[in-house]
Amino acid sequence: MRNLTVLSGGMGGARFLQGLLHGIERGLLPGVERDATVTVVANTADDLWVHGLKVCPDLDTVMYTLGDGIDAERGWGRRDETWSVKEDLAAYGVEPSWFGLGDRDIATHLVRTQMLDAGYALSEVTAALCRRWQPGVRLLPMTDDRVETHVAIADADSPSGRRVVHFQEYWVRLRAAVPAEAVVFVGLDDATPAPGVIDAITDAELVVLPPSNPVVSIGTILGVPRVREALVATSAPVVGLSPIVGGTHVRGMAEQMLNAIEVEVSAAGVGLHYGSRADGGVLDGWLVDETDRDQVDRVVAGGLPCRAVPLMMTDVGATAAMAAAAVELVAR
Ligand code: FO1
Repeated sequence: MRNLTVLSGGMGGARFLQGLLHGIERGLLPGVERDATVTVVANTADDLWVHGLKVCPDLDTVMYTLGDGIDAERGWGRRDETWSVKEDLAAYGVEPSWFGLGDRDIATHLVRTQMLDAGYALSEVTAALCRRWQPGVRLLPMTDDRVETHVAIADADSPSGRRVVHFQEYWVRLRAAVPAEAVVFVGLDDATPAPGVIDAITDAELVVLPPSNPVVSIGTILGVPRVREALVATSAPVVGLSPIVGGTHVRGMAEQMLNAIEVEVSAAGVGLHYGSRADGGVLDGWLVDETDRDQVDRVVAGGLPCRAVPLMMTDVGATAAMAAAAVELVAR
């Protein structure tokens, strides 16, 4: 195999990609050539406009992580960052003060915003930014159209008893500390797959769904019209890795998001939610963590090949082993 495609969100997807590339370069993945190419289709529904700048968290997290510019402790934004602009915006009392843009990170958003203003598509902007960062993958936004995830939360002061906030406000300002009553993907139904996205799925020899958020990262990519059909149609095996271990997410807010769409918060629940391709779903195989070994039979009974392996991405070696297990599970 020399042509892989990964559907990715932010932190979880980026960490998985680090291990996948590590494994490919060292020939650790059975049947995958050391010079195999990886195309990443990244979620853009976390994107937001802030201080007049277009911020694309998942694209940037993948680009910075694989380009070695990421702040590894935060998991987002730049290493060696300073926050002078953020401090002075706060001195002006400008909102949102809860969403921090580092000085170096702002350069990325300035380049992106001015290229968008000049009429370039997000996919062209992303390719231009990657010429500097050299992430070692082809990084594609899922769509060039504006899509935003918004979250409905309880609000006693509102006549409907609810109000809607941008996903970033739910996650960053509210820390996902209140239940998400509904998740709304503004613009998703009218979005067009970005150039190369459908081909990246239909031409792939393997498609991977890494342990990204199944609702607001993978779910949004699957929601772009024609993407799900491409996954069902591709001759490539499609394999996924559970983001839920021991009944909750490892990081982030997958639990709150799964509750909002009433999907069981378990490794089996997510795998069966994606579904086996034989039953109209998108997967040919599903990996769960060893903690969830007792759920393997239920997934298999749902028509989906399944194995329990260590799924904690503690370092690139562990993650490469996960990628190897994913390849082996669906190898023909
Ligand atoms: N996450 C935070 O918890 N606090 C922030 O102030 C923050 C700013 C930020 C700026 C740029 C960017 O690309 C990401 C940023 N994030 C921040 C992380 C962001 O919420 C996540 O990367 C994803 O959107 C969720 O997966």
